Amino acid sequence: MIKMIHSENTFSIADHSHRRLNPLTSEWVLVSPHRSKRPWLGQEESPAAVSLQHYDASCYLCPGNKRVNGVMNPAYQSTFVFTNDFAAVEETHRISDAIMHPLLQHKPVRGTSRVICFSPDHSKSLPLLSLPEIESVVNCWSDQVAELGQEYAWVQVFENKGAVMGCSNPHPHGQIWATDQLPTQAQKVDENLRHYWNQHQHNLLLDYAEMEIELGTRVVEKNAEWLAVVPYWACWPFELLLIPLKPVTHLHQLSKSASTALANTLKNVLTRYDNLFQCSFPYSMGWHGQSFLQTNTDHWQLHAHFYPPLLRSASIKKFMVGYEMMAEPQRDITPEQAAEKLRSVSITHYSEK
Ligand code: H2U
Repeated sequence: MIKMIHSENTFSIADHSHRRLNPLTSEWVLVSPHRSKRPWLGQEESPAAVSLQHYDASCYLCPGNKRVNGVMNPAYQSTFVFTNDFAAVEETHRISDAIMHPLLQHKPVRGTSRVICFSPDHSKSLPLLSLPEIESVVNCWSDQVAELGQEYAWVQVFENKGAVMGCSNPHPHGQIWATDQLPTQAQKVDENLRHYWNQHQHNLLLDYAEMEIELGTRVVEKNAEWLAVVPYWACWPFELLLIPLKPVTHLHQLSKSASTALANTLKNVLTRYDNLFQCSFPYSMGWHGQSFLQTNTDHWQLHAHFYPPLLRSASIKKFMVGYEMMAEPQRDITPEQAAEKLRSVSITHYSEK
C-alpha cells in the first residue's frame, strides 16, 4: 500500500509559491498565486481614456507644430522620424584619458536618439490604427534598424505608452536609441542565448515558441508567422513576448508576409490589452534584434517584450518595489491566468463597438 505522507504539502504550481527561471536573463521571479486576492488600499492611477482629439495645437509631435527647440514638424501623412532634441547620447567620438580605478569605471558612449511618430492623428494609439497603418510603423522601425545598424552596435526600438510609464505626450510615438556598445540587457540576453546554443545546438527562442504552441496555456495570439505568449517567467502581470516563428535576427530582415502578419498580431494583442480594463493600456515595449557587432546568427532570434504595469484594473498598477528591488521580482496572478484573461477579451476595440 502506498502511504501518502504530508499529502497536505503537495505542491501545485497554480496555488503555491514558487520561483520561475527566466532563461533569457538567468534571473528568477517569485510567483505567489495565493496572494492575488489580497485587499488594496494603496495608490490608484487615473485610467487613461482613449483620446478623441485628432489634432492638438499644443502637441509638439502633431504635424505642422513647433517643437520645444523651435523646429517645425512637416505636415507628415504617415510616420515621421526626427532626431530627439534632448538626445540621451551624442554622436561625437570622445576618448577618455582618465586613469580608472577598478571600482570607479566609465566608458564614453557614442550614439543617437530618434523619436518616431506613428501617425499624424493625435488620438490614434497603435491598436486604433488600421492594419496598413500599423504595417507602416513596422516598416518604419525596420528602415531605422537597417540604417542605424550600419553605424552602431545596438539599435533599441521602444515605446513608452501612458503617463503611468513616464510618457510625456499621448501623441502615438516611440523612440530609437542606437549606441556603439551593447547595453546591459542586450549583453545578458546574448550570453544566455549563446550558452543555450552551445549546450544544445538549438535556438532557445525557437525551441521555446514551439513548446508554448504545443502547450497552449500561455498563448495569447498565434498566426503562421508570429507567436504572442505570456512568458512562463513573466514579471509584469500581463507581460507579453512576441516571437517570429521562422529564424530571423532583425526587424529589417522580416519578409513582407512576416511584416504583414506582425501588424496583425500587434493589432490583436494591443486591442486585447485595451479591452482588458477598457482603457488605453499603458506599457513599455521594445524590440531585441541581434548585436550588429556579430556575424554568427545561430543563437539569436528577434523578439519583442511588452511590459505593462496594470494589475487589477485600469487604476491599480503593480509596483516593482520593496522585495522586487531588494531581492527579486514577484508576481501574484500566474502567467497562465493572465494569458487566459487576455484570450477571453475581444479583438474588436471597445471604443469601436
Ligand atoms: P516620451 O514621451 O517617451 O518621453 O518621449 C518623447 C521624446 O520626445 C522625449 O525623449 C522628445 C523628448 O526628449 N522631444 C523632442 O525631441 N522635442 C520636443 O520638442 C519635445 C520632446
